[in-house]
Amino acid sequence: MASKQPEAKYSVDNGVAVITLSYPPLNALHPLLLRSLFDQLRRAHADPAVRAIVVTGANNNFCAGFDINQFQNPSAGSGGGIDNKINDAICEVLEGGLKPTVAAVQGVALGGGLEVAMGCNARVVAPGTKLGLPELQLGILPGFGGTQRLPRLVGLAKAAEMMLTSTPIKAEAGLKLGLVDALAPPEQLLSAAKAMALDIAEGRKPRMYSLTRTDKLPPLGEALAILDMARAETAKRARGLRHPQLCLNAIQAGIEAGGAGGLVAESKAFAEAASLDTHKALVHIFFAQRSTKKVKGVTDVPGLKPRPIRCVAVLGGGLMGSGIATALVLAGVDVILKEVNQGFLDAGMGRIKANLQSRVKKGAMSASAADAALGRVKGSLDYSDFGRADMVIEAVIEDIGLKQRIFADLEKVCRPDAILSTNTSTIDIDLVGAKMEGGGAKSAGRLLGAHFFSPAHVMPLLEIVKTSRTSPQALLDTLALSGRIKKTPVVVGNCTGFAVNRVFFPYTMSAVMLADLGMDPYRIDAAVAGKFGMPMGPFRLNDLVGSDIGLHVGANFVTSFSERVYVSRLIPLLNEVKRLGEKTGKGFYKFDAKTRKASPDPELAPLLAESRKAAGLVKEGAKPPALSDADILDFIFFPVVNEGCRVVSEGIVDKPADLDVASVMAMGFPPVKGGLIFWADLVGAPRIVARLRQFAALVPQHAGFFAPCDYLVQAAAAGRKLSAGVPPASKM
Ligand code: T1G
Repeated sequence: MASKQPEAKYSVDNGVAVITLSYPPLNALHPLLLRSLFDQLRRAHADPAVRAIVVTGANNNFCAGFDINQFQNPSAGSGGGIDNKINDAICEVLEGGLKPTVAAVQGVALGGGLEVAMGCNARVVAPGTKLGLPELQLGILPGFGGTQRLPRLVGLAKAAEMMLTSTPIKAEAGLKLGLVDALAPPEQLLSAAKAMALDIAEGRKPRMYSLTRTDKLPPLGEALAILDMARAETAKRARGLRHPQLCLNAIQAGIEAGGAGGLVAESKAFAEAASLDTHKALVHIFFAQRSTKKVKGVTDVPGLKPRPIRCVAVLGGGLMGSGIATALVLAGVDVILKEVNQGFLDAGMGRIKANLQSRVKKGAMSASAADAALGRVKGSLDYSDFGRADMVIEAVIEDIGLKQRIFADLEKVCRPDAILSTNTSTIDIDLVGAKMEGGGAKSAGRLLGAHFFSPAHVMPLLEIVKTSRTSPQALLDTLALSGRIKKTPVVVGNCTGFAVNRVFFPYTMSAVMLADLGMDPYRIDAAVAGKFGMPMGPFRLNDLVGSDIGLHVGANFVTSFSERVYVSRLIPLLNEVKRLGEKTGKGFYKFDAKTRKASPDPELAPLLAESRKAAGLVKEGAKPPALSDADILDFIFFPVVNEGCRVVSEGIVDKPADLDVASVMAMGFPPVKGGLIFWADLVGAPRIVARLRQFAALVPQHAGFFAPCDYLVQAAAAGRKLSAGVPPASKM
């Protein structure tokens, strides 16, 4: 078995020292690995048998960059305790030491990994290798010279794009750009790199120094114009975030002062970025996203292995069903699409085809791959083929009676080992299975929720809903399927709305309450989307989802959580006048028939007035409360946090970080805030409790809507973090 110790291994072959970065799985640059790399470089320089050096990686990978775990290690200090002296020393020796260096790269070379490779005098890379500087996605910037070397190797505009988007390129593109000197298949990688190292040592190939090259850099004026454009674009896209600007500043410093001066500016900029909350939030999301796949009692059961899911029967070819089918066939899973009549079936098949064609148009897949994917769908008007299905995903309308009849049928027509799942967004899963044999008892182990978000082939989250009786095997199989169809899974407990929709029901209700208090809906949306950074405000979201759907789903929350809901006339009024949102051209906004662009609609005013009158939150003739944008944000998001705390304390999510991931991936909660609960901790539980009580006093008729839950109140009183989860002794 490969050693888990971070170390750089050393061997010499025919005058070339091979230094191998080794730290499974991806040879991340743990401080001990960096120290060991430095020591081995010195050893190679001291070794008279060595004329040239190759740096490579173990485990079929070069290196995924600095060890991100260090950023969460309290004893490492800010920025993971990155020691610039040793990093600069490594790159100096690699680049300018007496003996030339070549990197032999495969798998991934990201962040500090690519920076080590760029420090070498040349790079031999296996086809398909991912090369990139994705540090910005962690709220920092390249800290081992990447801001200086990448622009000098690939040109300023491309380098800025690679850093600002955190998007890696493939080796083949790297060859065209000049980042890669030669391609070699994995089995010839080392020999090709050794040969190139000797060629450089013996003068057959020129030795290149990426820090001092200027041939790829544009003249100063042009360079500054490129950077100014990147700044403006980033300010728009990254909404005032500091770390991308710090990265651009470091690049600029190097253009103006030369690579060596740029390194000094880079390390200062790095230290500032590493001290910001954005960095902590993004590192938290990085690990949280990976930890949702590890589920207690499921993925840690010895001997339990996922069974392959080769064929899935999807019931319903509507928007959801066709999106789910698309996601499945894109991953090579066979689909049986069942509808109730030929017309609906044709429409469903048409939607799948359109989804695939839009990917072809975007260049995400070839036309022949789209044809092959479509060929995996078999339409059906009955259950005759369901014996083939390893899993069923029901995606019909949200009608409990209909779903119950369907599941009773499924139990009879499917194999006894097939997983039976529903894509309901709110209905209790046990209720869905209540008409199966023994009130659902016989098939309880294989019944679960597979809740996709619309559009299902695009949105990255899958809520896997377990009941108290769902078997670990069925959950494990579904977790494995989620990986295959490239969804991040979150296993959640069974309740109205599960985790995501339940936590976000107060989002719309608070917004509607603010509108009933006299606030302009467009101002509310502007604060939520613009200032806070949600993809869209609650009223624009209503128009996307549809007022009819909103009303229907909202009714479930009104029934289940009657003591803490806000029921207004506003959305029912929109329904009555058929302002259903985008699909009818009008909702809270009006939509341009051609461009579908949303704009405020003066025709909304009488509906707002009628709803405000019915709500009676502000006495006739009295002035509505004057609330700032910051008040609006607290009013909307603190009830959401409060519901999130209930979801955590009731064990609906396994751990608070799961809710962070779910809020980011399903609702677009800004990842730079670290997800709902992480952000709530940055705000602080005491402030959230105090504000909720203020809002309850402002709208005393609806004090229940704002009543802080025990988990929140107790955390505030005890100075405990909300992200710490329920303390073991106090089950709530
Ligand atoms: N440090 C520590 N662990 C890492 C890691 C890293 N850099 N990269 C991956 N892992 C772990 C990950 O947590 C998981 O662990 C396992 O490896 C497999 O990863 C100075 C400061 C490389 C594209 O931002 O983008 O260098 O869950 O499940 O889908 O300028 O991991 O199995 O226990 O994600 O195949 C910059 C981050 C660092 C790259 C592979 N580097 N990694 O994806 O597998 S900062 C990055 C990724 C830096 C310098 C700066 C992806 C991947 P576990 P995985 P994957």
